[in-house]
This record gives sequence, C-alpha cells and structure tokens, in this order.
Amino acid sequence: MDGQGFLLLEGVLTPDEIEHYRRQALDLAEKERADGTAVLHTDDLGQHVRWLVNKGEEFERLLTHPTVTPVFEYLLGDDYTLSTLTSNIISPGAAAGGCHVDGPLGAMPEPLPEQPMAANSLWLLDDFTPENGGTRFVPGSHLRRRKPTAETVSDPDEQPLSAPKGSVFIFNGAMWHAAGANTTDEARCCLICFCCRSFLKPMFDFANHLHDDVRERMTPQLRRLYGLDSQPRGPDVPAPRGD
Ligand SMILES: O=C(O)CCC(=O)C(=O)O
Repeated sequence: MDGQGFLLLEGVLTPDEIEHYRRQALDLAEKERADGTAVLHTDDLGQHVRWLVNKGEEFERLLTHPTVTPVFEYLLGDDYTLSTLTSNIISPGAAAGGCHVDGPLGAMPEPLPEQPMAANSLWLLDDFTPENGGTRFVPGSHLRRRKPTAETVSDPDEQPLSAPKGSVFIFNGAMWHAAGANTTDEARCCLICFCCRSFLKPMFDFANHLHDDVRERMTPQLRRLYGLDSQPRGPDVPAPRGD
C-alpha cells in the first residue's frame, strides 16, 4: 500500500453477496432510469447509483466490513468518515474514463499532501478484465503528489485491473486511476466505498440526509462514518445559571 498505492483483497464477498449486490445495483439503476433520477456518465453508457446507504440496509455491511476497515484505518486514521457509497456500472460500448485522483484531492493545490487524505475501494461484482472496463491504474503514482491534467488520457506506467468478482481493490485516493473501456457485450459492475479524513468535506452530506430508519438503527461506528461526530460546531448557547 505504501509503495504501490493499492491492495487487492480477493474473496471478500461470498458468491451469494455478489449475486445479491449485483442484482440490487442493476435493479436500482433500471428504476432510476425509469423515474428520471439516473446519474449517467460516459455518453450515457456508464451509470452511478448513489446514496446506497438510503437504498438498502445490506449496503451498511460494506461500511463496517472487518477485512476492509483496518486498511481504511491504516490510511486515514481511526476516525475517518464515508465520502460516498455508490455503484458504477459500465455498459458494453463505453469508452475509457478520464484518469483522475479522487474527491477533495482534485481540488487541492500541488504538491498534494504526503499523508493519505482519501482512500477508495472498489467491490467487484463481476470479474474485471482489460476488455470489460476493468479499472486502469498507475501503481506508485500517489508518490508523484501531482494530479493528472485534463489531457492525461493514459500513462506509460498504467495497468489494467484483472481480478475475480468478490475482490476488493482498495487504494490511496491520490493514485491515478480510471474506469477502462468496455468492449464486451456484458455490463461491468462494482460498488464504490470512498472514505476521507474526518476533517475533510465528504462528497455527500450524510449527516443531514439520512433516511429516518437509517438514522434510527445506526451504531456508534456508523454514526462516526456518516460524519455525525465530526461536524462543525453550532452557535454557543448561554450556560445554565445556577442560583
Ligand atoms: O469503476 C471504476 O473502474 C473506477 C471508478 C472510479 O474511477 C472512482 O471511483 O473514482
């Protein structure tokens, strides 16, 4: 992780979980296309389903997964928060995505901070291959402490991710990466759990937009992950007067 910027953890999801999450992601994507709330990208051949925390209790398991959370803690400290929980579906014919660093790093001046600020995890619901849109990434590029420019289409050190479904590809958000082109006739699907240090602004405002049932059942760990323990303070209120 320190030198290359990533870890590949195989066999994290069971076959039943893979099937269930893939079905859920595809069903939600279809529903959102039908009701006009779909978030499409890559000439409408890519689709994100965002706010998964409000779209099924089963997605909470990803946030507290015992195999993956120690890696986030290693990178971001044990008070890190969730930035987004999303799925990314890359349909047949989709072109390669643009090479980038994640979230707040894209808005930071260079040189980027030496310490990790954000970390991403892709939960593979299909085997990823160079042909079906498997993520392209540049090992070690987090050490450059630079951002790819808008013109960076590919990098000489770039590699395609080949890994079996059920794996989690977890990486420093400063490592250059992008979705690949899908030249097969099957969609490629993954879940994305992206986290950041507790003092940074997450991509989505979980603290204020969780559904009531999600808020009611949250454990102390989930409360922290949703950012409720790291909010800016409100106005001071008068101290109670003792007589
Ligand atoms: O779905 C992928 O392969 C890449 C996703 C990505 O680029 C991201 O989450 O920042």
